[in-house]
Formats: sequence, C-alpha cells, structure tokens
Amino acid sequence: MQQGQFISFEGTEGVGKTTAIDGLCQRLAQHNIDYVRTREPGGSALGERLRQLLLDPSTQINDDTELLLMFAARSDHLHQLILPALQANQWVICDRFIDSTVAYQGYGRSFGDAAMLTKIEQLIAQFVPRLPDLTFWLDLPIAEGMRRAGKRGAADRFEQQALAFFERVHQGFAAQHAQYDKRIQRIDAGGDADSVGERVWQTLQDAVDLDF
Ligand code: Z5A
Repeated sequence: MQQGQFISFEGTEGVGKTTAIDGLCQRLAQHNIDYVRTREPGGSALGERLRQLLLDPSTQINDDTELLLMFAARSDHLHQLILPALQANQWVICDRFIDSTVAYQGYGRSFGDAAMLTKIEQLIAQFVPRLPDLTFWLDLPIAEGMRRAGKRGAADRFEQQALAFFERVHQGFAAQHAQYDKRIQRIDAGGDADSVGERVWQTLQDAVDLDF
C-alpha cells in the first residue's frame, strides 16, 4: 500500500497555492488516495483560533511573540491532525508549513538576521518531529501574485505589509530552496492554473514512488 505522504505548498501572497491544492486534491481523489487537506497557521481547533489572532490587522504583537504563536499553532496542528493522519496512512496536503516561518518571520520580519534564523531552527528541532516529504514552492514575481490576490477583499495583517517585505519573503523561500533542494521543488507558478497544476502533478510523480 502507498505510504501516506506529507506535502506542503509554499510561496508569497497570491501565487496560487489554494488553486494548485484544489487541483492536486482532485487528482488524488481520482486515484483513490485518502488525504486530508489542511493549512497553517490553523488546521486544528486551537490553531484556527490562533490564526484569527495572527491575521487580525488590529493585533499588536512583537516579532518574537509572532514567531512563538506560529509554533504554538503548529505544535497543536501536528499533534491533533498531521501526525495522526500520517499514522493512519493518509496523505496530508498542507497550505504552508515551516518554510513560511523562515521566509516571513526569518526574512520578512528580520531581514535574514542570523539570530532569528537560529531561533527558528531551534524551534523546528524541538517542536517539529516530522518535516514534509515534499514541498512545492510556487514561484511567481511578487507583483503578479499581488495582482492575482488583489481581486479579493480586505487585506489581513500580513497582506498589509510593504512590497519590500514580500521581496525579502521571496528571498527567504529562495534560500530555503537552495538549502533543501531535494525536499523543496520549485514550481514556476506563471501561466494558467491548469499548466501550474500539471507541473505540480509531474513533479510529484517524479519525486514520489507512486503505485499507479
Ligand atoms: N504565515 C507566516 O507569517 N508564518 C508562518 O509560519 C505561516 C504563515 C505558516 C497566511 O495566509 C499568512 O500567514 C500568510 C503568511 C503567514 N500571509 N501572507 N501573505 P494564507 O496562506 O492563508 O494566505 P496567502 O498566502 O495570502 O494565500 P492566498 O492569498 O490565499 O494565495 P494563494 O492561496 O497562494 O492563491 P489562490 O487563492 O490560489 O489564488 C489567488 C487568486 O489568483 C485567485 O483569485 C485565483 O483564482 C487566482 N489564480 C490562481 N492561480 C492562478 C493562475 N495560475 N493564473 C491566474 N490566476 C490564478
């Protein structure tokens, strides 16, 4: 039987993660693969409550507290949902995971500051017992992602950041990709949704030994 895979999607705002995950989940269902779809921050009851706080534009918070709340949400999510699902041999498809922390808190907030990156590494080592088997980094110029995302409603606390913040976040994803080039697969997120979905599917088939 195919072992459950832990797959995360990453990228800057509006790159098309949600859309690409929709497409992947459809394909998994067509192949009778049992999966759970989830997201960070969020995914568990407590995680979703912390997500509301983290995204609320009226939340006043310093960088360390933001980092710790991300990990509090992640720890609950791991223990309530991700680890039990993998244990039950389900696939877990997660919209954002640890690479978002490196990119947003490590680079976006902290300019790639070595002390902040060390804190993040330590939190991962202590509180993240399982990393994704495969991560899709949907790579798109910031302006194009903002144009796509701009078609929606009010901006959350992260979406209100300046362009320079998102350029640093993008640098963070690129740095993670350079460091973990086997786990993190870069997907060109340009072009229409079907083309992006096809790239994701092909990359998955190349990376994972599937039974079909
Ligand atoms: N965050 C953090 O700071 N630290 C952490 O550790 C974690 C998270 C885990 C969560 O937001 C915020 O939390 C996030 C980082 C922070 N903040 N930001 N920014 P989120 O993940 O829920 O929201 P998001 O990143 O802003 O996602 P999004 O805006 O929903 O984008 P998306 O899911 O990547 O895109 P989409 O919804 O699929 O597509 C956006 C629009 O483009 C939509 O209208 C689509 O129909 C359209 N679209 C999609 N694909 C295409 C293509 N290929 N062509 C044309 N149009 C397309």
